[in-house]
Amino acid sequence: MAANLTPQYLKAEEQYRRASTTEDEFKALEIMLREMPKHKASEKLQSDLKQKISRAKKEIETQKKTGPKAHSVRIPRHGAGTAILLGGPNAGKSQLLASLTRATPVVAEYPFSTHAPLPGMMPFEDVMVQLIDTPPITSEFLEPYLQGMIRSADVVVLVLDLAGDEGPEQCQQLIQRLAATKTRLARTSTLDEDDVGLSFTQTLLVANKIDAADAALRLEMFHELCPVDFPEYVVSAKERTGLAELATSIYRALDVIRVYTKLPKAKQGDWERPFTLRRGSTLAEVAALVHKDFAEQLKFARVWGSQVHDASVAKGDYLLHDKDVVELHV
Ligand SMILES: Nc1nc2c(ncn2[C@@H]2O[C@H](COP(=O)(O)OP(=O)(O)OP(=O)(O)O)[C@@H](O)[C@H]2O)c(=O)[nH]1
Ligand SMILES: [Mg+2]
Repeated sequence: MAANLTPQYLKAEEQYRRASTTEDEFKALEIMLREMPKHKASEKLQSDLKQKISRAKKEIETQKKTGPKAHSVRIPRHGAGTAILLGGPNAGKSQLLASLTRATPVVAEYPFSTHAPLPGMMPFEDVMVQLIDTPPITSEFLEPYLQGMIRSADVVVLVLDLAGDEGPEQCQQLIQRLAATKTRLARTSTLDEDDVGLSFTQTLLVANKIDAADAALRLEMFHELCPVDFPEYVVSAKERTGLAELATSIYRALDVIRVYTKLPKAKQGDWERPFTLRRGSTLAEVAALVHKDFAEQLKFARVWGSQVHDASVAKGDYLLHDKDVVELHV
């Protein structure tokens, strides 16, 4: 079914996977239906989409009367991308947020100390990445709003507790609890081909508290219990070991590029504040970020970067590279 799908369809599909409100789902589904090639092979998918659209429409109507559902707790996106910290009780999620950002969450010896999601900004080189600390997930306990937040995050940081014997099992239970929903964890972010609505979010496994006695043994136990293929980082959030490598991997997982702008008369680009865009973005997209009218008014740009000669002339469809400097002419 992957044949003949337009870039607009794929973009809408990505938006649908990440939608955390019914309205966002509805908008993305409509584009998907519009962009779907209309032939025999896509009939089933078309009818699936139509059903989902009509369901979303009804839900929006109900929500207008009764107010939004409890699961629509939202934290506005900031920075180059968002990573959500998940884990069993006491795994060290809040300590990890405290060690990687300037946020000051409650870190406590007792479980269930975090009751509400809390964001913080992690500096990485010249950009910021949003991290969100969350209440724990167990086989019995999953805050309903967390699913929407997981779907709209760019990456999940799954925290495994290596200091307690129950750590490996608690981590396994979390993975299983989510696997019983349509919001699941995986090595890479995808939508299921046959079931639009089933979403997989790319996950990094953080084996935390490696400083504790028998930690390495518990990590082995976890591997036997739960053979997942997530990239793995062994850290101590408290003693701050392994965190630089983790921060780099969180940033890389966002799959963004940095683009610097330069004013025509300036000798240099603005190195202070890069724009961050998804890999595969074009010059027109960065122009739109600089000013909402610039995408249409753009005549050309001069580009400096690793893939082009200095001051090359480029048009709106030019594919940007990491660390390009662009001088927009409107
Ligand atoms: N030894 C050790 N202890 C840690 C580490 N990270 C966190 N802790 C301790 O583990 C306990 C729980 O840490 P939190 O960060 O509150 O855990 P949490 O995952 O946020 O817990 P909940 O919010 O209850 O789900 C605290 O006593 C922390 O000091 C670590 O790397 N090593
Ligand atoms: Mg906590």
